[in-house]
Amino acid sequence: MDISAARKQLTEDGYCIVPGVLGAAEADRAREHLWAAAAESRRRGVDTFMPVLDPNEANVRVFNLLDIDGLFRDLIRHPLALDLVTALLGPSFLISNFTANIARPGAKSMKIHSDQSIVVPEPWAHPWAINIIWCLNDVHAANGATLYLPGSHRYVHRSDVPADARARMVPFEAPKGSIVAMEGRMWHTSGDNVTRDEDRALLFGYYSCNFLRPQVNWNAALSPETIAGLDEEMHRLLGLGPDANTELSEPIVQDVAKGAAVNLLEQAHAPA
Ligand SMILES: O=C(O)CCC(=O)C(=O)O
Repeated sequence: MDISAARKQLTEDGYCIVPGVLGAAEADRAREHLWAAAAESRRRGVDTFMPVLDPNEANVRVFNLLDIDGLFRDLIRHPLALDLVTALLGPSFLISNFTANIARPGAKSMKIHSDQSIVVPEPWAHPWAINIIWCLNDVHAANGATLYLPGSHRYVHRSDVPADARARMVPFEAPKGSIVAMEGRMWHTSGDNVTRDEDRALLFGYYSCNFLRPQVNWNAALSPETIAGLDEEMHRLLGLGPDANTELSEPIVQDVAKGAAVNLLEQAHAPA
């Protein structure tokens, strides 16, 4: 796969699919770890059925993957994942969340949404978030592939979403071991799993610009033992420690703030 073509497709079309990022054995191993993580989540008292998200228990949700298993701490910082995130958001981003949705036979589609709309109010003029979706099985329409609305990453307002959005959605089909990178503004949903016996296991690594509050407060969600084992890069990517949004780094001023933050800084430092 030509990575520069993937980056270009991501920035233009709002998604790209990169096959073969994990070998078949690695994807199988990750899936085994995922099922163990689901059991561990329940043991910790966090249910894996979320009625607020899914119509029935055939969708198995696993949260706090980063605290549960080091395999997921490696995946979230996979060089290709970070490359695609950087291509879309620039260098100043945080890990916002890392979760799984296993759609088992009988799973039903959730509400349509864009992930950026969940963390920042409209207008959505710029891409400020991205999902890196890890396919731990072959993913296709019948086993519940994520459905997306082509071109919807250009919608700026909720009112831009057409009434027949769901009917116009198409599946992200990809072989086991692929990454699907999806812009935060893309409107999408989970598909129905209409197979008799095929699971669809996906991991969702969610990243957002560092001026947005991540979905998870990692300082609270990660155990002291997990935090103690993290290196400097992971501290930075997770926004750990007492500093939240006190530093405006060079890349933000250059890449994201587009004038507004520079003005704010100038005002803040102007003589009284
Ligand atoms: O499982 C899927 O295909 C989509 C999940 C999703 O969009 C979500 O959980 O927000």
